[in-house]
Amino acid sequence: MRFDRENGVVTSKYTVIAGGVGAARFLRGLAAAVDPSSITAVVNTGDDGWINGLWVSPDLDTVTYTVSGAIDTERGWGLGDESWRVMESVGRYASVRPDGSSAANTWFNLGDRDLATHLYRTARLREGASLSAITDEIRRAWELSLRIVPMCDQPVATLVDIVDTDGTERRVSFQEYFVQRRHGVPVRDVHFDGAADAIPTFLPDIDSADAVVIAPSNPIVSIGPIRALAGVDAALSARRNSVVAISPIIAGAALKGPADRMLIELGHEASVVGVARLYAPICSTLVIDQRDTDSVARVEAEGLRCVVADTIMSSLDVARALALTTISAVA
Ligand code: FO1
Repeated sequence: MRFDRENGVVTSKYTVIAGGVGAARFLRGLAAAVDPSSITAVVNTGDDGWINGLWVSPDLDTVTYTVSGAIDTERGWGLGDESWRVMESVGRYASVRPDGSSAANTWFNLGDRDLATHLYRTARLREGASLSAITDEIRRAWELSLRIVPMCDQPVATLVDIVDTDGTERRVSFQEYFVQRRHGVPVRDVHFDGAADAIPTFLPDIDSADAVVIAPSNPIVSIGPIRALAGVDAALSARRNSVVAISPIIAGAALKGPADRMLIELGHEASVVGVARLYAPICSTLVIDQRDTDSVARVEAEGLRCVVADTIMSSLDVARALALTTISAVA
């Protein structure tokens, strides 16, 4: 808590380590529970990459669109009220594209309205602007008052070693795994290319926060890239007692996406206990869903306090209640 002398108010600061859909829904709940200007969302950029000549930052956009209420709630990504005329037109060129060309990408869907964001980000990157500066411009354009920061301004690419559909082992980009192959192939390993040279933008936001929240995102490919940056785990474990995580695994499964299969394929347990083991060095409290009440003792045996809540954010009210439960767990 920060006591502001001149106008005598107590202000809190919350730093949220975030990936995509689940984190975005949590942030929307938190922004409805506290003053949004007290929130800093630190967002994974390992999913970012060039698509049809544009730099796409999926998790940054999912957070921005969800907190501003513009997200397509069905898909969980992209904008609602969307049309796909450009994608239809791109399809024409796929038939003449030379082998090996990545032009005329027709498997990663960029809606007509969503394209405006990628056009803006790409134009600003070409002018030499940092991803952090551009992200803040986009946040302001959507009239949001929480801070949204990319985990770093240097490119870090999440690469996935898979056993491909033809049986061969192949290293692909995150989107080639997640979207092009619909995460339907087994994962052998994950790498965060560029993480060693990247500079985390947000270590001061970890040190100065009253509470740090690890949002309900994929521990391997959404939270993992952020933890892979220099000094992040050390900064989190230094204040472990006021770091709280929400399990993205409920009753052994992920609500959306491959987190449960990935945990198993990479040798972890796909359960709240498996999540607790991954987070034990950096986090003292794990919020689990009421369906996992019978796992409380096993989570606490890993050295974390356990809080049980409704973690299925089916409405803004549930997300808001979860946010309040989460931050009060380490207040
Ligand atoms: N996910 C899909 O499953 N299919 C898509 O075509 C797709 C397009 C897309 C476009 C913009 C964007 O911001 C996200 C998009 N996503 C799509 C989701 C994206 O792959 C994931 O949100 C993250 O990379 C993982 O959280």
